[in-house]
Amino acid sequence: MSNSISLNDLKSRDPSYLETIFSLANGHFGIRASDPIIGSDTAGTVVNGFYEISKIIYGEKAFGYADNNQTIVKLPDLRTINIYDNQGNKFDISNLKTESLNMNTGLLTSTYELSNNISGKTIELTVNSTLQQSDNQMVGLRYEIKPLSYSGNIKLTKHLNIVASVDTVGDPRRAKAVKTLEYQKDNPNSHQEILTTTTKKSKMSLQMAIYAKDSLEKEYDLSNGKVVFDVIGVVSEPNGKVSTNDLPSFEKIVNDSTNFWSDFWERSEVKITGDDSLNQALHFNLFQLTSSSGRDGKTNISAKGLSGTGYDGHYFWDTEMYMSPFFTYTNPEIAKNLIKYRYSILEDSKKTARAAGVDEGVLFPWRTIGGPEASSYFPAGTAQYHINADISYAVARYYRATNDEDLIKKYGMEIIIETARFWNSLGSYSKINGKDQFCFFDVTGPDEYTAIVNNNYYTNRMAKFNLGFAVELIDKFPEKATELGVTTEERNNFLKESKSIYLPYDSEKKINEQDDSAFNKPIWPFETTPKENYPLLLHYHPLRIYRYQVNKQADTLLADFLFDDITKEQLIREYDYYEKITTHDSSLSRSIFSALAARIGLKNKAYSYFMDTVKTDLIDLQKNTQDGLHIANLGGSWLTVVSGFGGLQVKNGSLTIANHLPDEWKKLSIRLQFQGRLLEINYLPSKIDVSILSGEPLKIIVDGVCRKDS
Ligand code: IFM
Repeated sequence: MSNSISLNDLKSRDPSYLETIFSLANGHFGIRASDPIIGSDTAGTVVNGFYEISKIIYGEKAFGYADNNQTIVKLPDLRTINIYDNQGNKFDISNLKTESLNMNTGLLTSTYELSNNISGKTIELTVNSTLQQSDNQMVGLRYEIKPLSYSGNIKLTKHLNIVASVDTVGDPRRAKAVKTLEYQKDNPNSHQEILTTTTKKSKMSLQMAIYAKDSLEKEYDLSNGKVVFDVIGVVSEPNGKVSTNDLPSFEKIVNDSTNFWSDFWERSEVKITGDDSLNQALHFNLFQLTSSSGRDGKTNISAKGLSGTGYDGHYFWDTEMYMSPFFTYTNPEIAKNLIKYRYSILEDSKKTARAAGVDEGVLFPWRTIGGPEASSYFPAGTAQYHINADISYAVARYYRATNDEDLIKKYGMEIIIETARFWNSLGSYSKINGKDQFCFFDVTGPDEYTAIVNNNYYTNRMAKFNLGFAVELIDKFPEKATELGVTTEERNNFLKESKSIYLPYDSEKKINEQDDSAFNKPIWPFETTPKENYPLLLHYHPLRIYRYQVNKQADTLLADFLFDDITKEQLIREYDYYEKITTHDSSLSRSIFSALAARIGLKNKAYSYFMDTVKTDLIDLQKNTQDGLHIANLGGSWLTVVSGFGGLQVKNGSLTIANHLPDEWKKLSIRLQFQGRLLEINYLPSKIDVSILSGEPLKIIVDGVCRKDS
């Protein structure tokens, strides 16, 4: 089966949309697939962890608000090239003819017909781009030029062109313009150019270089046929320097990338038999999710990955709840590095907790790159304290899937204890239904259309987990607990709090209530809301939205998905209730609705939500793919397949799977890593086969029955 995406698979020809879809990345940097001749405002390179800061201007600032924005920097486009005819006229009209991304090799091939107004004569330009994945600082670019109606001499010039940062207004999801950069260009000789970009406020620097074997400016005679011009680009780490010594050839970079992706598919393959277009979409999602992920323990995965600058390049809870599950079960090394990144920002997170007036523990920033909180709107930002428990949940998920005690002792346990301390300090006991129950007031759950409420169900359920996991680790690793200053009294408080956390439940509706006052509010007037007024966030004041029962995304249902701790009857009631008030204005929503529907047997719903989830970017469902891919949703599509249709959960330490295959599929094959084994699970309509491809036999619960597979 061909494993590629090409123009023919896409409906839109919007250049900035295509720049995103065909973007390439390697965890360290990403390049947008812009037109190499015309360029665009949205073209350029982004580097994971390289950002500028700017003062947040508040109309009315209050104590403890975040001080600075952090914005990922858009660096020069590496694909740009200039081509001139023998009269010195630039070929400046470009028409994209074909474009194809090979997901087995990581090679992007884009072909353009070029001409200019003066001669009207044409040539064909093909750009082959690929990123090195092992030592991930290189990009290989091969330009192939063929004569069409023009076949005389041509001159090629290749430089690093600075792309202007353009202001965007009206959509909070788009990046701010960065205008405080300084550039310095060095041309040590004719075959290389080095550009150093320095940020004036965050005081970071970054070097980019381009290198061509002969010269960056070269003349060719097209009358002999096709011309090939190779350029190698190098992108340093933030605050690092490039070296142009011993650069690999274009072919070597292609080999490196091919080896990486071949190993990747070997370990992470998911194959749906019976629907090739779904397969293709799912592969695209996994390819781009992996391309986007920081792998060095110093960086993370931004909401748009390295495919664009949307959301200013910030890292959110998206990583832990939507993206890291895929890595945990297919490439645990990446999942581990994502945890190490969180560990690296513990000191900043202490400050965030203190700024929010919580005296103990840490509060991870709602959005950040470098560590400090960068959310300027606390009701739907910093108040999403659940991020603390989300990170803890991801640590636990990783630990249960790998048994990696080393990670727990070096990094994980401190995260768990410090977040548990935060909940201990934030919460307080109230008498509810005659019992002392541990409560959290004025918090915001995942649903950003409901803010600053008491006892958000999801937050409370997750905090319960966080506190309980802290006790589990304290009991298992007492020495480490002592080193972290945990006393018996503190451990006992965590235990008591976790057991007494209040979980709002409506006894009339017989469902969990999103928060203390959720069901008192009127339901949003869906019948009279015009279609074009979605997403609501772009058309209504937040205060108006907050007054109603209307959800942007899965909230209580996300807790149901994670914990699987309510009866099927209650889950069906909850699903039915919350589905009616959910707009899915967030791309983090549909995957959870699909996965839960699969688990409870709502086959049509599961399938239809999945279709939207898996193709969100390929069909531009949210209408903003131009700003970057919806990376959480890419991970969400894998979650839906594996945890929804494939029923994967880890219960009491055992891998549990169940067959919820859609009727449309003949077979689903999934490769997974679990506790040191590589597994292949084949779901057929009437049975599940599990093979251990490497490692010891494993006890697995299949459709409720314990099996020992080997
Ligand atoms: O983290 C999400 C949030 O849940 C919904 N708004 C967008 C953020 C970034 O993806």
